[in-house]
Amino acid sequence: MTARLRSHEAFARAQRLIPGGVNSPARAFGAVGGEPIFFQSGLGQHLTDVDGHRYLDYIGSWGPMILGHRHPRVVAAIDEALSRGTSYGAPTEAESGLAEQIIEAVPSIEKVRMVSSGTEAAMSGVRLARGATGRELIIKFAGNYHGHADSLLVAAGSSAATLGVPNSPGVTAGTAKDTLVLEYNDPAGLEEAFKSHGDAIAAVLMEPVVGNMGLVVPTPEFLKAARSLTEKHGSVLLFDEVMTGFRLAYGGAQELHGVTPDLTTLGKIVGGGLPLGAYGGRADLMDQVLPAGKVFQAGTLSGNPLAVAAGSATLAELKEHSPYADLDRRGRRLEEGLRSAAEAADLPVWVARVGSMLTIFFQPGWLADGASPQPVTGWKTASLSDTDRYARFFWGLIDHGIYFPCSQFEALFFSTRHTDADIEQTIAAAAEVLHTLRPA
Ligand code: KE4
Repeated sequence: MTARLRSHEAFARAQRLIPGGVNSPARAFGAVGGEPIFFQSGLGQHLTDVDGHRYLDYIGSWGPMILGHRHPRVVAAIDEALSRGTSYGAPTEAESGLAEQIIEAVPSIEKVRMVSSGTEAAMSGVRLARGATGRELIIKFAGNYHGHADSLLVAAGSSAATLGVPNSPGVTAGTAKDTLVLEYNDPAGLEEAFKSHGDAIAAVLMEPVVGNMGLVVPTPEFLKAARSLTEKHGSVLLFDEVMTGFRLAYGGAQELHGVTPDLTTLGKIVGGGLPLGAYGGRADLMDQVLPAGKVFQAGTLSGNPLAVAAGSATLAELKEHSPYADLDRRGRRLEEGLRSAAEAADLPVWVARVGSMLTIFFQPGWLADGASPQPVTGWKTASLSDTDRYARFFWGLIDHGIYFPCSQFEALFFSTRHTDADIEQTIAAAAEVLHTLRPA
């Protein structure tokens, strides 16, 4: 067990100052137990904690660091922007440059507005859909996360047909009632919802590949139903590509699926590790955003010069070097390695992957006793995972200097800096840890 005394002290201090000692709950290790690790630096595929331990980083700041930490091109771009200032609260040409890169990368985006986070992007996209359609209801899916806007912090009502209920104190029943929460990959349920509420539905909001319940891939039938039902009923199809944008393909998950949404939200990679989100789509919708139209949305640091520089350099690097085939090859090796290591340890696991996003879902029982891995297709199946087993796996990897997501219900991300040797090291470490999960 590696000593992390400085982390322990840093956490004690932070807890006296910051709720839970963290500025975002995902970092608190609540889902795996123990204390969060405090970090001091990152370089390439590695993070170094405050005790000087180095880790192979499979969180990548929850997605942004597809080029690894401190990529020279991104650092140079930030330095250059910094040499001229940090924030003007006025338009800059660099924002138009990044807008051109986004529009060129994602054909469904004809116009785009920059904000400072994925939450802001989703909140604004929902407001625009409601403002443009004059309707109030939105549909989201269990296990999909779109940031912490009130209307999106909603759990499924008592049955899928009923409207949402708040899933956080502070979210009012009045807000939650306008959000319908359905099961992902359930085209019939979506059809039913449109039958009951069709012409009151402003938007269907979804992760086009889910990262936030662990990785879940949509079926073609589900995607087809979402696109055709929104089309038929005049609702907006809003793809939340905050995680998948520029991650799964340069044009995001919509490029992989060949499905064209009406609006798309972006975040994470588009800011190159600095605070930047965006929402964009059909010009007839986007032109309804103030000051072109009447739908209000604003932000002091929207399109911040440093974040725009980091995002623009990141997108340029991704476009020029197109790492996606390489990331997919390494991802396939990691997926197969984890799957066979779990099998060798008699553990039923479901390994889901798209490109450089992957989740190993731990399931109860033992293969030798007849348990077999069950497909994870939505929250109903993801939520059956053996989270204790995942937590033991997580900590075992930490002791091997490998930093997987600190929750069973998060996807891992690896970067262009992760080498074949890193992947082999990860598989070997996982095999050792998985073996310790066997009953004594
Ligand atoms: P932010 O407001 O955290 O920038 O973006 C919210 C968001 C929106 N949409 C999707 C698909 C997302 O994955 C996110 C944020 N993802 C989480 C990780 N599951 C961020 C980590 C955190 O909350 O600290």
